[in-house]
Amino acid sequence: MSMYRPEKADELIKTAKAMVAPGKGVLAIDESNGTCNKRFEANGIDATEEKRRQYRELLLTTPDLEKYVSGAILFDETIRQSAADGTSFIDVMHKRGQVVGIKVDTGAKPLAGSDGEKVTEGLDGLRERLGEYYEMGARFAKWRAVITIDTAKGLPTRGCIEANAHALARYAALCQEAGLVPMIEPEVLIDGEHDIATCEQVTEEGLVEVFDQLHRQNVMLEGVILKTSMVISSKGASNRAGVDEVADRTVETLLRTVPAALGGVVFLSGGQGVEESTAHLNAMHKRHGDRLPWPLTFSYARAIQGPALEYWKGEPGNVEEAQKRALKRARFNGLASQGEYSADMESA
Ligand code: 5MM
Repeated sequence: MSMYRPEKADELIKTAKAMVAPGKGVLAIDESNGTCNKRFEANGIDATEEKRRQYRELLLTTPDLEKYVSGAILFDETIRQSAADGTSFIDVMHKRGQVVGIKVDTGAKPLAGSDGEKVTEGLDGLRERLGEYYEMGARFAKWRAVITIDTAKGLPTRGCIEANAHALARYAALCQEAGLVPMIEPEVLIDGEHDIATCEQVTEEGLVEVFDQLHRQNVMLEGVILKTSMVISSKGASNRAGVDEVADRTVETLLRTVPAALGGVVFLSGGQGVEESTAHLNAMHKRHGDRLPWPLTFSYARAIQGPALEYWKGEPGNVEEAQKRALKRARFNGLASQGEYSADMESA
């Protein structure tokens, strides 16, 4: 069956459209406690639940953020927390007209039988968890799969690509049954020494498999958001490709692999530089804006939060300036999602 419509099809399509509304993108603040604590420790901030709450409050209450940020992906701990004045974070977001998202995978675990690859877990009991999140007010859910490139070891393997794509499709179908838009995130990691052509080849193979599996599991593409990595040189590559080449190869790869019916495409920043992430998105729109069949925008974590986290340092007196820094990245990425950003704005 290829034209399946879930019961909540209209609601799913409406949610997906709101997530990728013109000039806006989605903020990722769904770090699991382990990842969040690691980032706190690097900035001399105590790794406590209260500090994590304060930090998420700082970001979610940033004045004017809703002009550029349509919604945010939360972690299970965060979706149950509240601002200091007692307003739940869910209400904080709803009052600003933002869509509440939740990370529902339970992490990438070693793939048995593979030399260093991972498969994302979290399908057991997922239907019940999705039901609870929907009742709480969440309207989209994210699942991240990671694909490692290691040419010397022959990675990625077909087994890894297929296992992750299958899990993504199973989770996506469950999300749509529950009325939550799946934000499917197959991330090709930037780590290693491979060149951009290798990244392009792996990204293409991965996306073809993901959309094949989505089709087999009767997932309605109009109610799906793809969160993908860009086609980019690895961190350790000797001749890293420039902004225009990243933009061109990324758009060409997406056009070859992503059906036009999809609700939207958003990018993760994946360890790229903060300004680089904005420049890449902007170049895609400047150079190819008229060829894109789906909205194309951002869903960055580090590339929006980075400057704010570094400034905050866990100090109440730094909150206002840290919020200004988060807003600046959100605004610039909002402009980039329409091809209206320019590097001169950074120093203005
Ligand atoms: C926020 O980080 C998310 C993963 O967290 P865990 O590894 O702790 O589960 C991640 O999925 C994030 O949403 C995306 O990778 C985007 O973040 P970046 O920093 O790549 O833009």
